[in-house]
Amino acid sequence: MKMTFRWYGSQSDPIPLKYIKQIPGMTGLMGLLDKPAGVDWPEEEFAALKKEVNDAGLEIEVIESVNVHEDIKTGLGRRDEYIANYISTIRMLAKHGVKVIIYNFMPVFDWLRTDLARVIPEDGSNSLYFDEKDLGEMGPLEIVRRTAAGSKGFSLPGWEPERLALLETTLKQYEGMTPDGLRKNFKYFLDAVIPVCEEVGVRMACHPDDPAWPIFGLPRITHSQEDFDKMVQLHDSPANTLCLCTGSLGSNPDNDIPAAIRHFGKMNRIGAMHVRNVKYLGYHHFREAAHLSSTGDLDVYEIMKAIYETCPDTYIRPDHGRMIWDEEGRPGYGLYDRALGAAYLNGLWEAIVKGQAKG
Ligand code: DNO
Repeated sequence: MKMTFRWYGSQSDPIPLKYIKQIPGMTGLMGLLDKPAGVDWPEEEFAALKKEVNDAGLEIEVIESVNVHEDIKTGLGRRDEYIANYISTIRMLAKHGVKVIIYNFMPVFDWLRTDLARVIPEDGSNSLYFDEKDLGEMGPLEIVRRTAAGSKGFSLPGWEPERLALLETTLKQYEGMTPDGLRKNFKYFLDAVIPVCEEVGVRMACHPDDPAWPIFGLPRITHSQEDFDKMVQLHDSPANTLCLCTGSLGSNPDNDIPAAIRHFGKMNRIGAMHVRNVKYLGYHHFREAAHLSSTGDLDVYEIMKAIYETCPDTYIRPDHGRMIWDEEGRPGYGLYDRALGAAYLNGLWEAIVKGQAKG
């Protein structure tokens, strides 16, 4: 298991790399360049980012959110041009030592919450929160407005302004699209990019829908073990993997997370993992909890054990943290609670490894 940390780059992330390096056991980043979907990432910019990260004593073997353009998901317009750019980005990243690219195939929205800073009554911290009842009243344009207003001026992954400017047009393009229609476009994309990944030694890792069910009537095809079984079969290759995000898949209590890890881990189809906890508050209603098992509803010990048993070499990162100790950070991506999360996950790992060694 390689412990990493999501970082947004020195222009946009208030957390210095030095602080990340000081978290015990931290090996590297899940980093990104802040580029719109469809763009061929400029090599000089990535090389500069890599140098900065390496100079801080950290690796950058996992890139998160090389976003897939909506034209690829809808099968319209300039999809072949955007796929060509995607392929060129894969080749460039591979040349600079990147091993895994995390992306998603969610129509329009990446992750979605109805409150970015809901106070947790037990301790006065706050975290990301979702209640479908609130969403019903809002509609897509209002949720976008609220999310932007609650982001404290930080750019949020998946909520890039240029993407949202086109929201109404994009929503229309999905009218009438079925899950199978979306899956067909997904296959077209995978058939184009996976052979290149095999050639250059990169694995694509698809992030689940978050929350793990359809929203606003949009087709969604990556929110259960069955969905991902179909996804890996769309183009059967060790380079076609998932980024198993415990909190996204785990937002639906019907998903058995340790079982899903064991299932895809044994198949060698887990390219990376996001590990966090969720507290269920009712039907399609949850908030994000601290990483510690007892503060939420996921068994984080079992999760780490499933990783140890079936995909022990995978990259993981602590995922969304709460805001604690009066930190004013990017929602979900502050320093303190994610650092506590990493320390806890490392502690579980050490106990599992030593426990196994003793039999
Ligand atoms: C949310 C993140 C996602 C993830 C993307 C990958 O906080 O986990 O934005 O990075 O879905 O494309």
